[in-house]
Amino acid sequence: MALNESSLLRLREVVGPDQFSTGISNLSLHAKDESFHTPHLPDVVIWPRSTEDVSRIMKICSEDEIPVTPWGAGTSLEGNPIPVRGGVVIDLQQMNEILRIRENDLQVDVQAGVLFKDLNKRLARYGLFCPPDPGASATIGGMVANNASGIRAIKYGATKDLIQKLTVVLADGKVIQPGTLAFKTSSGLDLCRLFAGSEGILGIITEITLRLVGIPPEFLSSVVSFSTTEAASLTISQIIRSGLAPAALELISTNCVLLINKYTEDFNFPESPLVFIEFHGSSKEGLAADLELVRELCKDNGATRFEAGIGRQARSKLWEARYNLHDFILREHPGLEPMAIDTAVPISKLPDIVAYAEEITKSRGVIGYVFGHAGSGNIHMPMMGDPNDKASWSVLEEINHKLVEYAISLGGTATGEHGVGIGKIQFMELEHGKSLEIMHRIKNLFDPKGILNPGKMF
Ligand code: LAC
Ligand code: ZN
Repeated sequence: MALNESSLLRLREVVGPDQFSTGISNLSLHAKDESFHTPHLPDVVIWPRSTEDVSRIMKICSEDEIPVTPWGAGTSLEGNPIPVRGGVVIDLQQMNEILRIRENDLQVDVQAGVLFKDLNKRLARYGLFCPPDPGASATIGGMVANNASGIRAIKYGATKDLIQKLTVVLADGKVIQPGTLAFKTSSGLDLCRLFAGSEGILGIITEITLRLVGIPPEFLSSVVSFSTTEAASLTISQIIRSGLAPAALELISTNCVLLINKYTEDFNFPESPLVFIEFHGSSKEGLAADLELVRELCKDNGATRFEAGIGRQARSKLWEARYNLHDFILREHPGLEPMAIDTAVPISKLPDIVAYAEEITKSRGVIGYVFGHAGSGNIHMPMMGDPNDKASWSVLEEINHKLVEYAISLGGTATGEHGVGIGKIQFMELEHGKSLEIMHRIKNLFDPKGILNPGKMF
């Protein structure tokens, strides 16, 4: 599957000269995402501007059996877009047009390279927004491909829940458009859901129609301190059980709080675990009543501080600090790389997985930063280390194994939102059992030559 001169020549003819590069700096920019996984250079990077461009590229790659890895913004955390077999990287960032905003249908058509943040800026003028927010500056195509979700998934769902329709270029260059513009359908197999989270191994997503949500008229945010992460996570699971429907419910353990205090100018939180909670709704009174219930639950579980009535500006600073947490952790440990944990469990098991994460890192003398979308049972715990220091890195690998195995034994998953990429391949059999064979068959059906993002997921 080597990329020879004649294939390169054919590919070069498909796009303009400024959309094609074999220069080392461009190759290096597409060799690594934000994970620790070993970088690998592609042979060429191509920036298509249309579905037709992608289709022509795929026809050639299919005929010449060239590996192809689609690229969004390179912000993923498990090596998802690293071109481990070289070949072509299709960088979709020049396909960055918001094609149509159909405000009366609450829908938008975008090209895959539109940045999530740019989309929401435009949509705000229409009183609409696209809720899944991965924090990172991701593209919509990348978010679909990884089924990204983030802090608001607890109320609005993950990216897969908001896809109406897709345009996908298949391995042989054929173009399909699964989905419908209707709000509901019972028609046929749901290929949109199949492509959501498929990480580029089944086809290249070039256009997306997303379902949107009206910006809620009222917001109510609150920050609660607890003396232990156990008390915090128990309270979170009780809030969900009590039928409340927060728009965000995040856990931030003490060492993460210290980093927020250190790297932001705006906060000086007590040095103990925090819970961020936010409600969206149509009336102030309704939200206040919800928050009162939360306050009681927090009090019953020994909350040490309850801060409510956070204004608009403070609220946006709060979420900014939360989004930047991953960067703060990296900044705190220059020269080290993060081993990412992204397990998700049923909500009643949240206290168990949090307690286990704290216990196992403590017993192995490892620093783990527990935080995440706890209200949806999804916990992150980056552990910082040096992948070249085999002895200490193997301890992080062991913890990764133990935590994922425990999460799966609780009925959970190896990855709540970061995807499988390279790092979680090792758990696919344990998590999926006999379903994994069906996944292999689906992969072969879509990509019989094995050229699409090879070396990932399975
Ligand atoms: C976050 C990323 C790491 O939640 O998923 O900040
Ligand atoms: Zn996250």
